Amino acid sequence: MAAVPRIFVPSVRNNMTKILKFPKGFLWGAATSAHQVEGGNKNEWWAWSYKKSKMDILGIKVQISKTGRAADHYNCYEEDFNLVKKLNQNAHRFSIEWSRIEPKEGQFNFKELKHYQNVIRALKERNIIPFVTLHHFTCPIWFYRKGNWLNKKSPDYFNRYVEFFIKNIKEEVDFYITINEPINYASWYLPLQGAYQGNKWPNLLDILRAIKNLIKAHQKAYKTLHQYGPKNIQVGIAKNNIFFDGRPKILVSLADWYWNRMFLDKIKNEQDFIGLNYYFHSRIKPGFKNPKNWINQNENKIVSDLGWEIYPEGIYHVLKDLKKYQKPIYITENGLADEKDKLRENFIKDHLYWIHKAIGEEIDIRGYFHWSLMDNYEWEKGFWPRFGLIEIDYKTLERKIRPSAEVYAKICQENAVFM
Ligand code: IFM
Repeated sequence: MAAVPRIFVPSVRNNMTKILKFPKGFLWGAATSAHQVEGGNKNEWWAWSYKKSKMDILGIKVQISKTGRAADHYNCYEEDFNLVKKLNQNAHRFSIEWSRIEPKEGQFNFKELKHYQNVIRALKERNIIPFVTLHHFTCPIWFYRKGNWLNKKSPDYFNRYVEFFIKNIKEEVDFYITINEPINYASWYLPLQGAYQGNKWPNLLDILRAIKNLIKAHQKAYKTLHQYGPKNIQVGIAKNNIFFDGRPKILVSLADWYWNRMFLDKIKNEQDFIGLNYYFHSRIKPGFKNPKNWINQNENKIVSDLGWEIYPEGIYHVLKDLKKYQKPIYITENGLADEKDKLRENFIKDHLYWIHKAIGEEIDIRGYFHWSLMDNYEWEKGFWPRFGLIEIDYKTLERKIRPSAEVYAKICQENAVFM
């Protein structure tokens, strides 16, 4: 571990040991999403994986691989939650697979609903607070065929599923996330889906149309969840915000508005908390070369297995910007692909250092969910990026706790970070 430079945390740079205490009742957990871990889902991603396996999009190599049984979390959730408990986590974020609940338009599957009821119960029996995400990048095939999020009725279709779920789920859940990373989804995954079908890359207007529908979908779902959900229900969004810096300032502000603020501004009266997914720092520096590179002029002193820059200080700046919404904040995702588990321990501690600093500056942060609980299917990149606190052997399905997960377990137990 000593080989990994700790360049982001002043106290560590100065060789001072510090204990950072977190507020009482802070939630500590990890996150997953249905399609990435469950196995056996039949949604639009599953359908594409049977069409073509390789393509080149805007010079980026994309490989859609089959998910197969993935980590088989659908069947192994009890075993996995035993590990969550063993690792001292007191909260857990996971998602409901819409295509299981409504495989055909308007036809709901009570058996699958019961499955998720059991999943929620299994968490509660272990005193683990569930955070339920209703949409995490996947849709039923019928929804995709109707034009996906470009169809102006898409918010109603989504709301019908949400209404069915909240009216019929017999286990009470206090925390709901409607949609995961809507801007990332609309700006990258939806175009990718279109391109994968052999269509042309959508224009900006189409992307904005999808965003508009996602905003409406959230607003409707927010009302529905409050109308039929438990009285303590808290509804939010998981928003992946990026720390933009560089110049010219006008471009930085534009990027910040589009990526970080536009969606949150529109839903400011329809959210009880903000879920923050933090992964990226982006230094903007236009030049004569390819505009695609303008947004990533980072120093990349330390990068993950995916080549993503690790920049913990960025989470502090992003959190400071979220303060203006005056809502409680949960970090709903933060993590890295690190198969050898060389960087993860310091990654977690260094991000927590900056989160703790933000808390000290009166930002109301109430929980941290590491991405991810276990290795999983990283969308167009397939299974090779290893994000898990728990390693999965995809041949045997054996679960192995990575050393960094033990360090995180101590943090969860002590409600404190030892820097
Ligand atoms: O795996 C994804 C997740 O589905 C959404 N947030 C980012 C993660 C890492 O890329």
